[in-house]
Amino acid sequence: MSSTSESNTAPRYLVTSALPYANGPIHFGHIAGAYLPADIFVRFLRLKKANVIYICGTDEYGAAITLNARKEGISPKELTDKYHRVIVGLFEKMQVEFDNFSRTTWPRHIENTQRIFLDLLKNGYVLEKTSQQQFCTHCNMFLPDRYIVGTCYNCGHEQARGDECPACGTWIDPLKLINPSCKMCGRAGLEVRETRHWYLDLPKLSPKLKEWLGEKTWWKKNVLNFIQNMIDQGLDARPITRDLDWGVPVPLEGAEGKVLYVWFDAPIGYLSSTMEWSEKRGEPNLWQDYWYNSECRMVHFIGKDNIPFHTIVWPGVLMGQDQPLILPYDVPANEFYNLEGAKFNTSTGWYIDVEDFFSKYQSDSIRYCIARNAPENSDSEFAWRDFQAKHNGELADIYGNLAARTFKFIHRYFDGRIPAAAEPTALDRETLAKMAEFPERVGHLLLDYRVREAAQEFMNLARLGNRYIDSSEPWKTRKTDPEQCGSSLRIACRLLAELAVLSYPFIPQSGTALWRQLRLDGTPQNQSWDDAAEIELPQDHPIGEAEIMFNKLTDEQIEAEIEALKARSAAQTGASTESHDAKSIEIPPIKATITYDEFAKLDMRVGEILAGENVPKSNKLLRLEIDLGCEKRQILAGIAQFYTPDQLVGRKVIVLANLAPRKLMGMESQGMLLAASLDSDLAALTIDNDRWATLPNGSPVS
Ligand code: B3M
Ligand code: ZN
Repeated sequence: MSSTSESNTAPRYLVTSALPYANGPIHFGHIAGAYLPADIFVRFLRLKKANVIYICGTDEYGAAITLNARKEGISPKELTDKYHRVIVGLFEKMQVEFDNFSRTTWPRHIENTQRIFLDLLKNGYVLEKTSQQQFCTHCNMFLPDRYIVGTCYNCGHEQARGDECPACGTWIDPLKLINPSCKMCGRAGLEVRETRHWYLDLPKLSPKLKEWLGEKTWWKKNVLNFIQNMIDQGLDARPITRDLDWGVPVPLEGAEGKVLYVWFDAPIGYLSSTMEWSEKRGEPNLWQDYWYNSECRMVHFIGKDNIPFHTIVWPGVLMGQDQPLILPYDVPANEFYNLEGAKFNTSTGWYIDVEDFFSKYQSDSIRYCIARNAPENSDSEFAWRDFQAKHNGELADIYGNLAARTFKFIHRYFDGRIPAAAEPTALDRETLAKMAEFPERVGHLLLDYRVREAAQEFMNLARLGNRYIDSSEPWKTRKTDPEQCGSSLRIACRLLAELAVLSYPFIPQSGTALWRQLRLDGTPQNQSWDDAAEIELPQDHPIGEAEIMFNKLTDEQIEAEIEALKARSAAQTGASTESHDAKSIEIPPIKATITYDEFAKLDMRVGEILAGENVPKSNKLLRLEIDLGCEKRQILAGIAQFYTPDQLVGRKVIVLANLAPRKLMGMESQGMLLAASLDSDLAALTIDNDRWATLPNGSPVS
């Protein structure tokens, strides 16, 4: 994690968020992973007086975009124009503020990408190879792996994709798929044709990459673990060109009809967008102060699915090209953010209509709700009731209430003017001392990308303010000791000024509203974070009217939102709202009845997991060694996306012991681990309660 020892100096930062595909609207899941944490970080750095620019743009190439454009009957350009606008509008609503938001179709981006490709080629990091690929004669194109479907040659599943089989997890060689067909037109009879492609020579870059990654001791553990696994498995050369007509053309003779892979050009978008920013400012070389500056820290905020590209491919590309461009300083990747127990999914109606949302709710409410529950180290989710609880119970009752009670009191009894300071009491001194600790404490958490705790901490400052007023009882001292009463309110106002600054990165509108009610000059954004506890309030300074900052959300309103979500999802998936709970998921019907004798043929046993490891080249399978009491078995279980081997070792599970052995990924699986699963979620059946713990391995289950 980032060291906090430098928190007093102000290094230069180039902060980026993953470039969203201009292929559809983005949702709160994206916001939680890549945008809100970055926006908070940037606003905080500005208050720390760091030199920081925040760079992003839409990612506009790739097969997914051409396919969607086809579906909508428009050109890829029209599609990306449309979604670029939609996405920009959403960021405005969320108050995510970039210094520049570009597009990868910007002409200079195309030049940058081609220049970098040619450098890599000249420097021997790009290889040319001829390969066989599936071609659809009807669509007249080579098919990207994901657009081929067929029968899995490993397990016989009929809906295997050209990249992997969803049933057994095998990485599929698309040329070996049985009865392949084109996913776009649905036609079978694909032709295997020869095609030429260029590959990034990752094996050649790998020693440099390993050395560089070895120094990144401050990176988040989830990121380092992920990379370590990839490197251990060995890096293969990766194709960086595609047979498509939408993308950055491969700048070589004889390469007509080929473009650079979208993941090759997308990160270069960070560089291009910075150039566009400096062009727009009329200082065309300003980007070099960041990209050519080895002291500049480039921080990429991304979701976890983008880790390999940002920590291996992109640094490799940067290392192999000719300009003195900096490498990433940190890649604080986040986990996934779901909606009410299931993934956000536009096609099943399981999403929040953002337009509708912002017509009813404040962006600060959703920013705060996401920040308090950010998917930093594990997946988390948006839930309407949690949103209501955070809005009502924290923003309104703690933050808004502190402001309202303080400002109203001053208006009523002190003519709306900041009262004079008196000799501080013990409570005053203690409160001022605590206030002085907050900038350092919240700042430390933010530098470590611990947004959840940081949000909780700034709210603790508001809690401190409320406790201070409760204990100093100005409604009593007003009569017994008016000077002391005034002094308490003055301290409360100082705390509110501090709160305005410290809360500003998270809830900028509310921070600004506090500032406005205090009638202070400027905005919270041009204050100094480190001095936030010492903001001076002149005596007799008139404050503004107390504003209502947060109206409470009613239970009825929240129930209605949940009902509307369920109803839309049911309408889009054709299911009835009664049939199951909040999820947009089909519960499969009960299968045909069997007799007891048929059931009794299944031999299920209690087994204990002795050891486990990931199966190389499979992102689904774990190889487990399981003790069945009478014997040990090797079982391959498709649960790698849900459990790490560490989480399983020592646990007691249920094994179907008399299932005929099967080969998966060249290894024998001797039985099956039982698990419950639905809609790409899964839980292994474990029996780890007190009673079961004493049951010997091998005990039959019936
Ligand atoms: N557009 C993928 C994504 O949104 C991609 C990110 C590019 S970052 C250079 O998941
Ligand atoms: Zn086709």
